[in-house]
Amino acid sequence: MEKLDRLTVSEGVRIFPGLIDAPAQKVLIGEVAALFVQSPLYRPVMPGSGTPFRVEQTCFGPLGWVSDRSGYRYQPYHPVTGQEWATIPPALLTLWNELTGYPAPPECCLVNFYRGDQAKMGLHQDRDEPALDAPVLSLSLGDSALFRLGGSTRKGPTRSFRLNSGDGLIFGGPARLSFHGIDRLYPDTSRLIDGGGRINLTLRRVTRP
Ligand code: MD3
Ligand code: FE
Repeated sequence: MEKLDRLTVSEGVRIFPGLIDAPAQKVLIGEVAALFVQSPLYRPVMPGSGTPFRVEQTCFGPLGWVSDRSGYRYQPYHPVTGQEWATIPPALLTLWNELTGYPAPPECCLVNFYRGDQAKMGLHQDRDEPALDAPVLSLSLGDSALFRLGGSTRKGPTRSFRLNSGDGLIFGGPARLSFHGIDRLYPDTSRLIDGGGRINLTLRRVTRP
């Protein structure tokens, strides 16, 4: 995995198109799929209402982010199996070190799996991590998606970017609390994932080191 290009799209937001080349994407998706045995994908529900998410999720690492009727939180075990989450693949820890320079490792790799024409993610902030000084590193695999980025309040202008397989994104500093979401997938734009779909990996530091 080697970065080919870097671009700051706004203060604290850096896009790395083609961060992970095609051979490395294949290796990575194989590693991730193998970890789904210990940490299977499942469909979380919204706090309160219990409405199912339009993505499936799982996590790797000592702490995983979960959502259920009682709320959002990080916890050390899978909510369906009760087992500890699988370990974060070493290649992802290396990318974190190279790209973020943050002085402590990520504790959560949240996996979002988008499949079908209804899979999307509404505009939201990620603010369940006490370590808000740490950036979030996002990696896209599989079909392309339309990503929407806003500011630190829900109202106000947004910009949209297409994310392709192998692209990386870093959100830090003033952009860490930006509203963001995935509006739609572009089906059949990648052959990386059997049966189609998109996997997004986000690496997060949760606790303050
Ligand atoms: C900006 N994932 O997992 S990645 C998420 O593609 C999430 O699945 C989307 O939003 C996805 O929470 C978008 C880009 C992203 C991820 C985390 C962020 C942008 C972010 C955290 C803070 C600010
Ligand atoms: Fe998010």
